[in-house]
Amino acid sequence: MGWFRAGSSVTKLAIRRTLAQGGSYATRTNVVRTHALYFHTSVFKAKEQSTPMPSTVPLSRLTDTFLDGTSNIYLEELQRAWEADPNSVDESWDNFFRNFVGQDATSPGISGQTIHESMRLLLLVKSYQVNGHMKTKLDPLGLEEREIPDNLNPAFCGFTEADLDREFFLGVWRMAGFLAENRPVQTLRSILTRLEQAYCRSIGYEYMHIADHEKCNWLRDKIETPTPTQYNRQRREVILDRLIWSSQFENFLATKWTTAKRFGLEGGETLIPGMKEMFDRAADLGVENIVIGMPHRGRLNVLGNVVRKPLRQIFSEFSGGTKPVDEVGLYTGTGDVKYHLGTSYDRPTRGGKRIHLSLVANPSHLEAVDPVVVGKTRAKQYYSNDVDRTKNMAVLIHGDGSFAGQGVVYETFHLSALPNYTTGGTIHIVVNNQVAFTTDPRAGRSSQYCTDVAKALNVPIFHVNGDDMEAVVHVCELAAEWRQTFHSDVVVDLVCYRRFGHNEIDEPSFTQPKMYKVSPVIVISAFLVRFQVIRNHMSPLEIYKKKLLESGQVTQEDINKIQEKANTILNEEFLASKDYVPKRSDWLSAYWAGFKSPERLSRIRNTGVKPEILKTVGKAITTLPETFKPHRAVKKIYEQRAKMIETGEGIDWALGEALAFATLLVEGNHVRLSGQDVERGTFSHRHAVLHDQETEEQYCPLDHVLMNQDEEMFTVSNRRFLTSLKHMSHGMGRGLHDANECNFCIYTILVKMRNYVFTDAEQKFAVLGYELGYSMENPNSLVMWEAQFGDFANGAQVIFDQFLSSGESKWLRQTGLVLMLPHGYDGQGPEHSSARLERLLQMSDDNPFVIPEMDQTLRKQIQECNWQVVNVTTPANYFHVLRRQIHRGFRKPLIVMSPKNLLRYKDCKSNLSEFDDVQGHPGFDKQGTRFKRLIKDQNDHSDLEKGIRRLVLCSGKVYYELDEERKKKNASDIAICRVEQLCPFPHDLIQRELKRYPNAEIVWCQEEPMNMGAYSYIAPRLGTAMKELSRGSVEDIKYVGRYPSASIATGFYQVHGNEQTELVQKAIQPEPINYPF
Ligand SMILES: Cc1ncc(C[n+]2csc(CCOP(=O)(O)OP(=O)(O)O)c2C)c(N)n1
Repeated sequence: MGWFRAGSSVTKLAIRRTLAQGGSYATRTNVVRTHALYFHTSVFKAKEQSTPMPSTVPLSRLTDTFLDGTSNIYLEELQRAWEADPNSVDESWDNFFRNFVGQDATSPGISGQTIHESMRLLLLVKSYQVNGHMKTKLDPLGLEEREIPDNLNPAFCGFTEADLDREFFLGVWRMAGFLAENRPVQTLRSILTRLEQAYCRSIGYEYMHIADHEKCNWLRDKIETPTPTQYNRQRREVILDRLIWSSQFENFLATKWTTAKRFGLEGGETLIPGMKEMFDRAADLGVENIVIGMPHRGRLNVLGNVVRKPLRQIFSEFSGGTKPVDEVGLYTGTGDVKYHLGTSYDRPTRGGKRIHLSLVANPSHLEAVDPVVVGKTRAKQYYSNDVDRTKNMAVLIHGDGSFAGQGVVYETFHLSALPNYTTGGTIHIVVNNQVAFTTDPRAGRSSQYCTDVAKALNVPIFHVNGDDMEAVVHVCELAAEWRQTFHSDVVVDLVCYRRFGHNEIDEPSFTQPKMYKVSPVIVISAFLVRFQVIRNHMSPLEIYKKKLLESGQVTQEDINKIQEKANTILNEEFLASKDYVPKRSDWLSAYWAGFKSPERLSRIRNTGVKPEILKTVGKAITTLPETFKPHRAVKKIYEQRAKMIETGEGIDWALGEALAFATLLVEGNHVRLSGQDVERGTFSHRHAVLHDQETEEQYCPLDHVLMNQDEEMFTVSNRRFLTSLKHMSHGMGRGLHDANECNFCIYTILVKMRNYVFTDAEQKFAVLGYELGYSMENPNSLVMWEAQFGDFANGAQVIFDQFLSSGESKWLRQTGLVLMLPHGYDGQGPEHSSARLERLLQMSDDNPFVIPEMDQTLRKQIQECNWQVVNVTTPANYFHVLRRQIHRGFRKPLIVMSPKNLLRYKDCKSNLSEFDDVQGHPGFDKQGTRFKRLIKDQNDHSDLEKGIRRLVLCSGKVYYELDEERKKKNASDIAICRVEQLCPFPHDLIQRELKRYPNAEIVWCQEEPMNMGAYSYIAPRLGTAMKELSRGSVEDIKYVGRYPSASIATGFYQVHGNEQTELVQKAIQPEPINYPF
């Protein structure tokens, strides 16, 4: 089985090129032939075949890359200086020249080593560092077909058998490992042995792509130790115990549920002890919380043995599971298959600490959970004030096929070092069983290793033979140490195999006969022996047991004792599983205590804010430091905003939004907005971060809502010098002072707050997943993601489908994530016009033919629905819908079809009085000030308007065009209502309007083509509402909008204009509308 791509190494190519160019290796071209190079078998060629010693050449003519032209000349100059006066150079160079040039013939142990030899020796060491992994025995099945690079052969570097027992001095420069200065002289033989041990046994290290010298040295120090790592008896017993549990767990499931799918770990059982040792080491180094994401393979084993989910619960779920029973209600969601479920537990570590582990629930889409895990980890860091990111860590387990194949892996890697997304390093473990379902790696990827994607970053990759238990433990510990030292990602590639099929009812030999069926033909004493590679292959446990028995450290009795204990517990838990009744609390996390599940009523709250607070925070977010010099246009915008607050009139979209953020902040909530270019805003409307035009310093007014804000608490993306403006912010932060004055006594909470507005990430899939994970950690945060144009959200469709719209139902996990997707027809062509509203509405689960309880005090409609989709038309309503996300006892995703040209539209303004909670103010109705799910006609209509001949229902910015047309045509017998909340459908308010206009023709007007937009969602629900009032049925709904179309919109601006005019005029026309029925 070729799990790699046999290809020539870069080094080999480079050397060939050097040879062809007649460089310093030219002298060897006649004698170094490829077929004579296999010196690494330690069988030397006959003397006459071996490479003659080349004569020394001036340093400046050596052409290896570690000596570029400049350094050669520098070296020669140094050499000349040293020859003239040894004291004229640094001590280390003196040391170098004395040893390497062999001037000091009396130096003990140095057998006249020339500079040239030293260079060749360095080249040899470097070749192992770069290419040693190509020679590593990684495949437990031994089916690998790898071409070993020539440069791992000492003959290639000009050494002969005669050199083997010569002593060499290695290392002078500031290097670690083999090249460290303090290493004693060694024979070439011992250097080679150690190089082979370090780089070519069971672990293949890839780290030479990392540009940071210090990091490489750190690794060399760990890899190139004078002797290989040895575990003592005590450690080995623990490792054995863990491996026994891992193996017996799978065996137990296999015997109890012979035909059930469990995606067993057989062949990769060393994952479990590896993970546990990794976590123990991480805990020793300060990690307290680990968030884990993983696919199906071995998930049950990880749940049971690593996370310590009670075995009885796992077994109960395996037997079909009982639906969770709750003391209060019956809501259980739709559930999910057992190998998708998440959980969290505390577990003790080997070092006597406790570590909290959470395994995040995931859908079937491989790797989609990656960014969710990372986002959740970042949120944990935020809430636990883990500023150096050493207490909370993400661990992602991958399959080899999906790691190489899923783009979101790459996207997630690219979030890893961004200031606003980093978590201080994720540890990736690839369970590389060398097959993806039925696909061989050869057909599944173009790269040598499945992990090559990680090489795009400075990420070390440790390939390890999954049959070598202690090597697995070693790299797992090393990964934890790397992460805690360098706070960056690291990959462990656990090369193993899959003993059975993709799942337990799959036949693997249909597609992988060599692995699973009649495979290599071996000639033994002239007999052909056929054997099944995997079936005859000892399990990792058998291999490890054999090793420990041979070492004499463990006896068969010791092993039996552990095995019996494991079996007894497994059987006891199996018996207990029959009576196991899960509790809701098994699934919910601490921050969410008290939050309501969909069947529990959550009182609807008002979202208006006291006028004095609005004024106070409004002032804080519109005032800039006196010394700050923003762009002229931005300055004007802020002056206008300040005036809006002062006069209380004409508040635009951006200020409405900023007021929502600011008021939520002063109430103690965390606010985080992420997405492309969100700081300024795609449409240059937000200007959340301002840039001083002279100094380039940045200033974020929302960071100054409060007095004396802790500079670390307020972080804004790509603003490295954020705090430098603190000195300018005197007079800012008046919000807190004044808020206190008006009894807003939440000072201590405020000190814990941060405001984030992030702009960096280009990725859609990973960023949305990340924000989703972030939002799920703690409900007291407004987490938002804004697409640049709504259509870009398409790249994150998996998150919409498999997490956002269905996560609560599948996994009982709530999120209040807000998505802002710019949407609307303004002539920007097919893509930028639509956020594909129809798809989002199609995924909404409110029943089109049932009118739910709509009574004000009993209404649970919005709790029972999977998400909310709104198309809001006023800044005040936007303010309230954002605040509503937090001011309720449950969380629900909110999708906002956000505006483009309404951002500056003259009539799209609100007065401050619509934001407050003062009785008699325009925003205030019977219940107080709230988000308006429907905005009734703006003409002062009474409760009964018999004279209205048409009721036009619409949503979004087309309202303003309709209203303008109505004014133009003086069509006062037409009423226009805005459906601000499309999902869940506001049946009560729609019916109120239907009753108000008993004689009106009912029209749905939209800009989108008929097969898009809200029409297909609205029609059956509106029809149901009408039917109940005996106002006809769905066939009585008249449609005004674009005709069905394959493309979202025309690319011709003029055609767009004509279409728009036509539909608006049609909706207001005097004649009845007779379309589509
Ligand atoms: C995005 C995605 N594509 C396809 C599948 C179907 N599928 C499930 S497991 C699997 C094989 C994945 O191979 P690998 O990542 O190597 O993991 P393994 O099953 O070998 O452990 C496939 C293709 C899926 N779940 N998700």
